[in-house]
Amino acid sequence: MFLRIDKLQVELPMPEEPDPNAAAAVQELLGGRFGEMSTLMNYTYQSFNFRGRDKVKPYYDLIANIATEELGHIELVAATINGMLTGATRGTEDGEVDPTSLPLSGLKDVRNTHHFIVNGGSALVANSMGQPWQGDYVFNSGDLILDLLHNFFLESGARLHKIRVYEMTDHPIARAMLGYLLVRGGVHQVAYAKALEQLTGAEMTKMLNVPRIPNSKFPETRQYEEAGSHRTLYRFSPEDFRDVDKVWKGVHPEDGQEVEVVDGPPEGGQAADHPADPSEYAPGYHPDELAEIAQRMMRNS
Ligand code: MN3
Repeated sequence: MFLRIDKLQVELPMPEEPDPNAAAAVQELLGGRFGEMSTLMNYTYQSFNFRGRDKVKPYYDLIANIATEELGHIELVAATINGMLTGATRGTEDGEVDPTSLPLSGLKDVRNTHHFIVNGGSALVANSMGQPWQGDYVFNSGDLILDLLHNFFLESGARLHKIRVYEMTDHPIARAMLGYLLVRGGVHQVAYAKALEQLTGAEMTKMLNVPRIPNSKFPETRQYEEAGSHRTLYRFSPEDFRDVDKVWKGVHPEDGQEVEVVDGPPEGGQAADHPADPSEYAPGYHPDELAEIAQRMMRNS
């Protein structure tokens, strides 16, 4: 089962310059084949379907634990997209929408009109071309080594796509999210490499030079590297998945520093709270009425 903490894994700035087209590009990192939906669902189903886990518990623990972190990563990328869409319509402030104007007319030429027609100005479970995320992005052969090799490949591709999106946009929310997720994805890439090295003797970091493009190329990663996040595996459970430290041990291949397991999630940042958007009727046609009903319910409870 899962517990949920109403925080983002890291603090995201929420400046109000919208960029719907850059948000469409960021969708690749959410719902693309190598996006966070894919890392989440690959590790989640691999952990659900894991047979004989007692025999190879450290590897079950690793996959199940990383899956839990990925749930927070889809949350972070969705918050990024929502932040980048906020303010794109007219009438996102508390005031009324000007009845004489077409509040969404400026949006008919954006790359993904589904953001505004279908989703009320928010993130889609889709890639940068608007194609829905698909269950067949999940690879789960039942063969542990094959699945770990796939996961290593998936993290390597995910990193490449993050770097490409980084080079498409300097939007401050996107860059903050990317700084953090480049570091965390790097941890998962190295963790799967370590697992494969233990199980097969093959030196994965020599094969693929992990990570091929170092975090030091991206200034937004610096604060997290300095805090040691690149060599930290968080244990996302009060009691369980304790054997992750059988895999996450030794040194980091890039800087030679000792890696460590931290019990519990990262400190995290404020939960995203995107403003109401009357021109999208979100959260409703008369948001003040909804607020009144909610206040009445809270008074009566
Ligand atoms: Mn991730």
